[in-house]
Order: sequence, then structure tokens, then C-alpha cells
Amino acid sequence: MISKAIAKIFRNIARILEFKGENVFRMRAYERAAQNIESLNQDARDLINENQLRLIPGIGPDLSGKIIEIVKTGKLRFYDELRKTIPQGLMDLLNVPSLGPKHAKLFSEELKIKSIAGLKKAAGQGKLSGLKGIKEKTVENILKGIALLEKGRQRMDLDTAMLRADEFIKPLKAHDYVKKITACGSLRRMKETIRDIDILVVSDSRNKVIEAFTKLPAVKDITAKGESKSSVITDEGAQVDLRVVEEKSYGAALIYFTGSKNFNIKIRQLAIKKNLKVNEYGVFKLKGNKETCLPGRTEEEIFKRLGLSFIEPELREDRGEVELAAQNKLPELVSLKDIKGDFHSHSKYSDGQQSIPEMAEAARQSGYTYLNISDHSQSLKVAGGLSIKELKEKKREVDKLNSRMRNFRILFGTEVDIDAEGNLDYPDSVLAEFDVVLAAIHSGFKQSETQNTKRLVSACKNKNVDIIAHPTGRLWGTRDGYGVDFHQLFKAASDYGTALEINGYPLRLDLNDTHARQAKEKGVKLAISTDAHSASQLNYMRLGVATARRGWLTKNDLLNTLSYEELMKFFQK
Ligand code: DGT
Ligand code: CA
Repeated sequence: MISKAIAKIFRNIARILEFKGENVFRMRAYERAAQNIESLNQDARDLINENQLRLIPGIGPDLSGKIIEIVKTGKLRFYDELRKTIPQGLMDLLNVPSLGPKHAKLFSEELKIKSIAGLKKAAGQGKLSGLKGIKEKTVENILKGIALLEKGRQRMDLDTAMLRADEFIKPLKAHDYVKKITACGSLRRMKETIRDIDILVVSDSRNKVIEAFTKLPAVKDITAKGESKSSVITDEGAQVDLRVVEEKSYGAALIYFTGSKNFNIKIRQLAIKKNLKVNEYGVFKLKGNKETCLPGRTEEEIFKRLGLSFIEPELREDRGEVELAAQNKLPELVSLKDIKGDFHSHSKYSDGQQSIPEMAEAARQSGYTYLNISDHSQSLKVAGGLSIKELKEKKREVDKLNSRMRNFRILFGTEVDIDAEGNLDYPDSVLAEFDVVLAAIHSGFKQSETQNTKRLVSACKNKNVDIIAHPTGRLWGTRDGYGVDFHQLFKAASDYGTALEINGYPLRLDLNDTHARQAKEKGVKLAISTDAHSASQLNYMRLGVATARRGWLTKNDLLNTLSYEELMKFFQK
């Protein structure tokens, strides 16, 4: 079980307490604990040490006891009892984005709605609009919320999938009969969301592997158990498929199970042209009715046999990569080791969990040479936006810390809010004082595409703005991005030398792979960042880098690969 599962229970408790109109501080305490646990991003079993638990902000003796109970038993009695105090099915309704507790209560009491399916049906029959305070627009938003929730449940975000895969890969790797083990499928291609996790193992003892796999603590149900493959469901409802192959088929199996399906089709067609056959067992030469198996232990060997240079898994989507590999013209993709710093992080000054020195130390330990601490601006009160007076205090701290540090720079930054008209939340004279300014939309998502594009374009034009953060505003499972005319946005970003962000926060990944690739083609520079609200979230860089790789980006397309001096030159500071 991963810490996200505990966070979910705490968040549900907060929703029930809110629904019941109970002590608002208690509700917030659960909400905050959920946020903090989620951002730890680790296996819950590592969380069982009470002394360490108490170090998490917002976790006192009561909540740490509850965490230990969940880790040990997979359940929380307090939560189970609490759920019994609300009408059945209401918990589901409370989880629908855009459906507040007041409306959930109304529907459950007036229409006796007990499930999301029931809510959908009632909306379809026009039963909701008749109720007090429910307009047509409200119903439309509720239906959108349900669609998002359903979509979100069908697929996991990449970060969750990676953590879940680790719960299988780590313990299996420890067995001496497991010679090789790799995550395949969409996870290896680092797609932004994952339906099921595919794992490939090389072993001479298939039975032992399957037995060990199906007995892992993360397994809740076994849905298939054969000689060389098995499927299980985890306690959080994710499907994990395992395949065991012989050493001699490893390369072929790896290509096949990594996919994508369209990529595989392309590869097979190419093989046919060369009088070869490729499947999950190997490469075969066809001569009349006879097939000879050619060695296919590694992917490299197989690609070579097909006349292709190595194609990185992130590119395998049949988006032109096979054709370029045949000409040996694939771009050299950026990798994590090229990254010199992060442009988007929050400290305790706004809504982050840690102090500036703590964030800086974690960044330094990641091998970075700079970190931009981009706290929110004054209007964003819910996220602790900084007044101009508080900025002065922050600047003093940053200067003091920088004077003591060698080979590392804390960048004095902001994530300045773009208002409904496209104005920025600090005057130009204040913006000019920052090392790096990120501008972002945090409200007015429902404005027209034209207006939102205008807001972003006017931010690009401001000479103090260096990067547009999370340009589309989408949040997986919660809201789609606001409409943006990308053609205009890319043109403005390129004309005014404003970079666009690839935000690596797991539910954002914004820009996504396709838009990042289009931006690059339009001459726009990109900046990968994590939007970290705690030191451990600086790790989201791996997701941002994966998105950049899926967008075909090289070192030269990104600002993160520049040194501090080159960066300041680029930003004209
Ligand atoms: P997902 O699970 O929807 O996030 O995406 P994938 O790509 O992991 O898809 P999945 O789990 O259905 O299959 C894993 C890999 O197996 C896939 O990437 C390619 C291969 N594969 C599955 N079905 C087919 C198929 O019908 N034809 C071919 N050529 N390959 C397939
Ligand atoms: Ca899959």
C-alpha cells in the first residue's frame, strides 16, 4: 500500500466531516494531513515508525495512531464507523468534483440518490434542475464532474503507477531465480496515465515466479494464474499483469510488451518487407515454408536486424519515430542527468510545507545548481500569496542564504497570478526585482478560449515574465484544461522569448507531450519544473523529463540544461 491510499482515507474523512458541518478545524486537520502524507510519496510500510510519523507536519499522536492502524490492518475503524453515519452511497457523491456537500445532501435527501449511477440517471431525467438552487449550468457541471471522475478511475496517474509497480518489482527482484525484471507497456513508455501495469520477468523457474507474484502483500485478488503469465488486482483496484519468458526471448518480449500497439504493428510491417517475422518470442527468417529463429536477446539486436537505430521507449507511439530510426536521425532526448535546476517550487512563505533552506538543500542533493522558489502572489489568498512587504522579508532571507552557499543559487521567484483581464498580480516595478517570474492562471477557468488565450498572450508580452506555468490548467480527474488557442500562444511565446512550462506535478503534466513537441517546432523554449510543495516532490522532475522525452525534446530545447549564468543571460537579468 502506498501513502496515497492513506491520504485518500483522510480526505474522505474530511469530506464527511464537512458534510456533517462538524468542527471546521478538525476537517482541515484531516485535509492537511492528507496533503502532507500524499506528498511523502512513499510506501506506507516505511511510515510505521511513530517517531518519524510525528515529523510530518500536521501529524500528532491521534493521526499517527490512525496511520499505523491503516498500515497494519489495511483499514481504519474510525473511518468505517464514520461512514455508517451518513446515507449509503453518499461518499461516492462527495467525491464528484464540482458537487459540494450541500448539493450532495440535497440529492440524497430529496431524491434518495445513493450512487453516481443514480445521480447520472436523475440528471438525464431532468430531476435535478427542479430542486432549489439547481440551475441548468449546475447540472451540466455535475455531469462533467462525473465524466472526469470516471475517466480518472479507469486510469492511474504515472506517479501512482510507478509506485505501485515498485511494490511488485522490488520484492520479486530479491529472488535469485528472477534474472531480469522490467516494467513494460505504457509505464515503460512513461505515458501520462496508465490503465494496467505490465511486468516482464526472465527466469528459468516460471512456477516459482508466478507463486511469488501472486503471494505478494499488495495482491488482493488473483484474476489469472497460468504457467507463464498471471494477472492480479491490488488492494487499491489496479490490475498488474506478469509475463515470464526465457532469456533468449527477452529482447523480443520487451519490444512486444512495451508497445505501443501501433508501434508494434509498424515494426511487424517493416519486418515483413525484410522477409522477417517479429513476435514476442523472437525474430524469424522466412524461407519458403520454413522459419529460422534469429537471436533476439536484446532490443538493440532486434532493432539492428530491422535496420533501425535504438528507439527510446518514450518515443514508441508511431509518431514518425520508426521512419527516422531507419535514417538514423532520431533526436538525442534530454535525460534526468542533464537537468541543472528546477523553476517552480513553493516554500512556507506561501503554501509549501518546508522552509527555503530545506528546499534548497534537497535540490542541492539532487545534483542541481539552482532552484527557483516561486511562491504565490498577493491575490491568491487561499494559497498564502505574498504581499509586497512579505516579499521584502523573503528576499532578505534568499540573499542571506545565497551569500553562504557555494556552487548553488536560490532564485528569488514568484508564480504571479494572471487575473481575468490578463493583468499581473504585482506591478512591473516589483516583478523586475525577481530572478525568475512564472505567470499562471488560477481562476476564471470558465472564460472563453479567446479570453484565456488573450490572458496568456498578454502575460507572454510582459518583459518581466520568464515562464508561463501550467499553460492549460488541466488537473487529471478533477478538471479539463481551459480552452487555449495553441497557435497564438506558441507564436507569442516564441516572439517575446517567454518559455512555456512542462509542469511535472503528476496530476498536471502540463504542457503535455504533444503540445511540448508542437511548441518546440514553433521555436518555443520549454522549462521543466515540479511545482514541488515539499522537498520530496522535487522528485517529480522524473515525470517532467519523461513528458519532455515523449515530446521529442533535446537538451537544446530546454532552459533546465543551462548553467545559472547562461540562464540569467537568457532571461536578460
Ligand atoms: P494501457 O495499459 O492502456 O495504459 O496501455 P498499454 O500500452 O500498456 O497497453 P496494454 O496493457 O493493453 O498492452 C501492453 C502492451 O502489449 C502494448 O503496449 C502492446 C502489446 N499489445 C497488447 N495488445 C496488442 C495487440 O493487440 N497487438 C499488438 N501488436 N500488441 C499488443
Ligand atoms: Ca498496460
